[in-house]
Amino acid sequence: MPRNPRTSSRTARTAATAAIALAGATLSLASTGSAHAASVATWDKVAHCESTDNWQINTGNRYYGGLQILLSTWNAFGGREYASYPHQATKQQQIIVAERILAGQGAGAWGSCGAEAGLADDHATPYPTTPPAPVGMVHLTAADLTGDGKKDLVGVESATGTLYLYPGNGDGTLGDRVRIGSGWGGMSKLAAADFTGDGRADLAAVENTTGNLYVYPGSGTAGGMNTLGARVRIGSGWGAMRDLTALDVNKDGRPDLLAIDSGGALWAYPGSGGAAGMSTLGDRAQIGSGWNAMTELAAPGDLNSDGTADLVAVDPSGSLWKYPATGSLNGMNTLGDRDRIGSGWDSMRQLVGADFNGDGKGDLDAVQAPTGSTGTFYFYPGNGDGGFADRTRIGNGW
Ligand SMILES: [Ca+2]
Ligand SMILES: [Ca+2]
Ligand SMILES: [Ca+2]
Ligand SMILES: [Ca+2]
Repeated sequence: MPRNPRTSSRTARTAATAAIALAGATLSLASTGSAHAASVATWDKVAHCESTDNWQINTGNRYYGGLQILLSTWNAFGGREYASYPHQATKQQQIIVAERILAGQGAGAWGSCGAEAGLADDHATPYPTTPPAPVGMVHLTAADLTGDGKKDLVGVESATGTLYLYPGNGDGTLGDRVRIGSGWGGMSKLAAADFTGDGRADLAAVENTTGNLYVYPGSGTAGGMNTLGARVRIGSGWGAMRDLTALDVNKDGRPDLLAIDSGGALWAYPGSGGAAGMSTLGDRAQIGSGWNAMTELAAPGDLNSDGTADLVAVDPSGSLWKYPATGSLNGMNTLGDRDRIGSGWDSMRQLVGADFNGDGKGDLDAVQAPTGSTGTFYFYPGNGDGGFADRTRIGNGW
């Protein structure tokens, strides 16, 4: 039974305003964005109050489903495109229609249940079905692909799926980009390092449709579309892994691959440094847990001049953390204690690390841009003491 059934007078008012509100609903949504919206978590609270989480409930009280919607209101806000009655629709469909009711009638349509859930104050979009169109350069990674000893940058232009190489000038700035691949819109999770052990940096990437992990062997020269050779499959089931980062965690001179799984476990895949195909990477070992909330993993090199490479990542509060590799692949002790080395990094994205200016100290590059927009590309030179000197702008429209 709903804990909060509405009175009949309230019912009549709800039905009457529904029809009037319908015409304005679209206008209101368009002009105010997500001003009238709520997250799934908030809708869950409303449903807990209204129906004790029973999204298929029909007690005969004329209110239906998890959010106890009147049939007239359901019809007025287009619910019939999903089901004849609210309780016959899925939870997601009920929430989508409830979003329209919220936009048209406000949180008061759910009375005290809406107030208790904070429905009027949430403003999140429960199902962002139209994510912002991809813009700028994405999947950035760095290594010396041109064979001149200077770290270069590689990334995919999201609008075109073109793979570009930005040759490093050795001082943190980048030369004119060169097109080195096409059709990369279907690839993601790029990580550059010499996986094949021939002294030339290669590119690893996951094919979105199959989850296969491929290595594109580097030629060691800037050869336009011939910079990378024919790809070789080195893994499968990588679709659910994220934040692939090349880092030699066991200090054997062979780059290893780090990645986070959907459960928040951080894994290290030791590079075999010379094997090909499916034995390019050895058996993985879990080296961390609770990484669900960490993003923007990058391997800048040695940040604090202790001779070991470091891993960095950003937490939801915008703190930038340094995780020192101990030099041995030793399960949960592979990484040492982390240090907080920056704040405000939640406004940055596409973090990519390397010693871009060749002074032996690890550096970072990152894009600062509002969601859905291109922005400015910055170089953060490492100071060798765990921090960074003043950033310099090295690109626009990223
Ligand atoms: Ca180079
Ligand atoms: Ca190689
Ligand atoms: Ca290694
Ligand atoms: Ca440096």
